[in-house]
This record gives sequence, C-alpha cells and structure tokens, in this order.
Amino acid sequence: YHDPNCKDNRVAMVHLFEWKWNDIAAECERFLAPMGYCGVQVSPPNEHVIVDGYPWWQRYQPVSYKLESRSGNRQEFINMVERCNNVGIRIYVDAIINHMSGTGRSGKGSGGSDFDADEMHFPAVPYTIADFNGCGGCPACCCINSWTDVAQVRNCRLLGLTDLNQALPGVRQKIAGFLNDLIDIGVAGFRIDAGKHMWPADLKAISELTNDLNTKWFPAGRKAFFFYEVIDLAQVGEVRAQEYTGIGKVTEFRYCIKIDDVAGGLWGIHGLYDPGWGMVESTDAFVFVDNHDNQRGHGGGGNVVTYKNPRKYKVAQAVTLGYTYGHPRVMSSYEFTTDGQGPPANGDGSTKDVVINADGSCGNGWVCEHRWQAIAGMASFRKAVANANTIDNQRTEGNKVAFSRGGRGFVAISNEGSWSGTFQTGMPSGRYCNVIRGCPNSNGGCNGAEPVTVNSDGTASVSIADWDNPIFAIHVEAKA
Ligand code: LM2
Ligand code: CA
Repeated sequence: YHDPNCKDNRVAMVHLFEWKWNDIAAECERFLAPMGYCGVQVSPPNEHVIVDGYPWWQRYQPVSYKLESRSGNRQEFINMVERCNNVGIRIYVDAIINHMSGTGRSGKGSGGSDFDADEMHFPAVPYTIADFNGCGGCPACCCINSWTDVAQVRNCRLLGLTDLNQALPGVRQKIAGFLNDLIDIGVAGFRIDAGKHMWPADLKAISELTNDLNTKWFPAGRKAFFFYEVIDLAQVGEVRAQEYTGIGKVTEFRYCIKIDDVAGGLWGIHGLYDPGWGMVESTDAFVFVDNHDNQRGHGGGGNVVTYKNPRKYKVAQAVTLGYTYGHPRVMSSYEFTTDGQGPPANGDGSTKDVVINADGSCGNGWVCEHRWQAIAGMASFRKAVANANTIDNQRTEGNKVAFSRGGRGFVAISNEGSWSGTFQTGMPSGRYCNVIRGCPNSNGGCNGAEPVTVNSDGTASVSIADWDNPIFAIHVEAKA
C-alpha cells in the first residue's frame, strides 16, 4: 500500500485539479509520458451534489459511487484510465469515503440520483441512516467543535457532512466496492480524503478488502497505493500523521510551510526535513508545495507559495523534485480570485476544455504549472535520479545552493541573481541539456539553450542568469 506503482523509474505525480477526463487522457499522451511524470491525481470521479455557482468543493459532497461527475461520465473515465496506462501514466483517485453530502442538501446529484442528506438517504449506493454515525458523544450541532477530542474528530460531522460509520461491515463493503470498481478499471491508487476523520483500524480493514491491481498494466499481486490526507500541523492533543504510516503514505503538511521558507532562504535546505517538527520519515511522506485546499486558504491554509508567485514557486518545485524527501506531487491549478470559485466554465456551467497554446502553455484559464519548463524539466530530473538516494557535493553559499544526485543529476539554484563558475557536478563527462531551459532536440542540441559540457573530472562551467528562472539542472536522461 506504500508503493505508488509507477512505471519504470517515474516518480512525480501531478494533480490535474478539475480537469475533464478527455483532457487528462490527451495530456497523458502528449505531455506527461514524454516528460517523465509518473501519474495523475484526478478530482473525485463519483456522483456529487450540484451547488449554485458550481464551486469546486461541491465534489467533496458525494451522492453515490456512480462515476458521473463534472469531469465526465463512466465511459470517459474508463477511456482515460486505459489511454494513460497504455503510455505508462498512472491514475490516482481522490476518494471521498469519510462522508456523504452536507445536511440541508437534497434533490438530484450530478448523475441524476435522488438523495436527501437530512434523512441520510442515498439510495443509489444505497446508504440509509443506519450506515451513519449518530450524534451521541457529539456537540449539539453533531459537528466537530473540538479538534483535540479524537473521538469527536472521527465520529462527528466534519463541516456538517453526514458521517459514515466505517466500523460497520456493510459500510466497509460498500466503500471497498467503490474502490474495487476503480481498481478493476485500472487505477493505481487513492488519495484518501479526510483521513484524519476516520479511524486507522477501519481504514486498514477497508484497504484489506481491495482487489489486486489490474494485470493488464500491473504485475500480478500488486496492491493499490494509498496516501492519506491527514492535516497534522503538530498541535498538542490532535490526530498525528504517524498514526497512518502503517497503512500507506501520509500527506506531510508541515512540508508546505518548510518549502515556502526554504524557497525564500536556500540556506535553510538542511532543515527541510525536520524530525523536531514531528515530520514523518521520508519513505512515509507524501509532499507538495501547495494543494487545492491550502492554495486558497482551505484545509489548514497557512503560508504556502502558489502559482501566483511564479519565480518562488519554481524554486520551491525545483527543491522538492530535486531533493530526496518524500513522494512528490505537483499542483496544476486554474486561475482563481475567490476561494470558492470553480474551474473555468462555459455559459451552461460545464467545465471548459484545456487548450494548449503554440508555445506549450495552457489557455482558457488553466494555469498548468506542470507544463512550466522549469517544473516539467525537474519532473524529468526526478525520474533520472529516482534510484540515487544520496545528495552529494552540496554547496550552500548564502541564498544559493548546488548539489548532485549520485552521479545521475546536478542542480544549482540562486536567489541572489546571477551565479556562475566551475562546479563539481559528480556526473559522467558528456554534453547535457539544462532542462530548465529545454529538452534535447532532434538536431543533437538542446531547445532553449546551448548544451552544457561536463568534463572528465566531473566539473562543468555553470551559469545562472535569468532572474525569473534561477535554476540550472542537468541529468543523465537529457543528453545533447
Ligand atoms: C478535505 N480533506 O480532508 C478536502 O481536501 C477539502 O477540500 C474538503 O472540504 C473536506 N476535506 C471535505 O471533503 C471542501 C471545502 C469545504 C466544503 C467541503 C464540502 O474546503 O469548504 O464545505 O469541501 O463541500 C462546504 C461549505 C461549508 C459547509 C459544507 C457542508 O464550504 O461552509 O459547511 O460545504 O455543507 C456548513
Ligand atoms: Ca468520520
């Protein structure tokens, strides 16, 4: 359950937040596979409530486990999984299994199913009132008031969302049935939403009911990757991330704070992983610079760097993808100004297509951070250094850092303007492309810049001069 099931030595995941299935399928083929990404976290694929104005968060209120959502229908989902797997790109589903919709909501969901949350009536699953936690032991609102009362955090309603009782065999079976439907289609794993609000023992029991992955794309006997969303910012008495490391990886939200800090002051790179802060060990950590919640002040919020600060964001991603701590996910956003704002929409409320401009950037309001050359280049870097677990030749000078990765790659970053000189890259001699500028091209050169020569003693003359892209990165899979 800890293995992301990547193809070959691919590593980086990208969250294509609110993308439609057809657009994701195309992106796997035309961009993610060639750039060395491992997989995609997709928005919740199951039936959800429809809220006026179509905020993104309507998809965190399930109505049923039918695969009919704002991103597309079941057949489109199946096509996406097949097309992506066929080019070696994995699909990870954002699974909302803690709760169903919020109280006060009723009517029809995105797949046309009837529901009534106040009656806890979700006939398309089906769930009835007996499948939910009662309000005994909860405050009068039945909601979570105290975040240090662990039983309340797990048995009462998060934000008034009707809370499933995962201790019941019938509920476990229905959740596992949903996950198994997705596994049989070919998904590689799950982000378990609101992990903090469920008991680890119940989650373990559910994961043990899941099928092996589809042998059309995975070796026999493989289990799905589980990563649990647990917001642990080390407040005394609250749920701890470490409670979940036995059953999968766990989101490390302290990393978001650390990386924002380090991207501003590279001298702090030594403290990126800080056990003193209670951070989980590298092999258990699922890390990201920002996510769909904290980039807009939801889900713990905090000081996080986002696409709105592009230069710093690229530095943060270069450190995340270049370094060794945790399993990395890249956020891919749409432009927003208010926190509830949904994805770019047509007049009828449907989500707009992702369009790709001639220069490779995205249009129609999609930001596509994962396509920024610096970030895509570092995704390819992470693939090349996947089996090199060391950091060598690290050189920190003020707000600048350089390091190599076991003879497979070398990175230098400057937050102090231009930086040039001779560096020990630790790499085999040859001609490489600075993947921050561009990839190797078919003429034996590099796009965006002249090739870089590494001498037989591993040294190279390196120059960083572009304030907006203050990174230099070469690796053994991008030779000129
Ligand atoms: C998560 N992780 O644990 C998600 O990452 C986060 O995006 C989800 O909240 C949350 N858990 C529940 O799945 C989002 C959003 C909330 C929104 C909920 C449900 O951040 O603001 O709450 O989805 O749609 C909304 C309203 C809130 C209301 C609630 C219930 O914003 O005011 O609470 O619905 O009706 C009364
Ligand atoms: Ca719960």
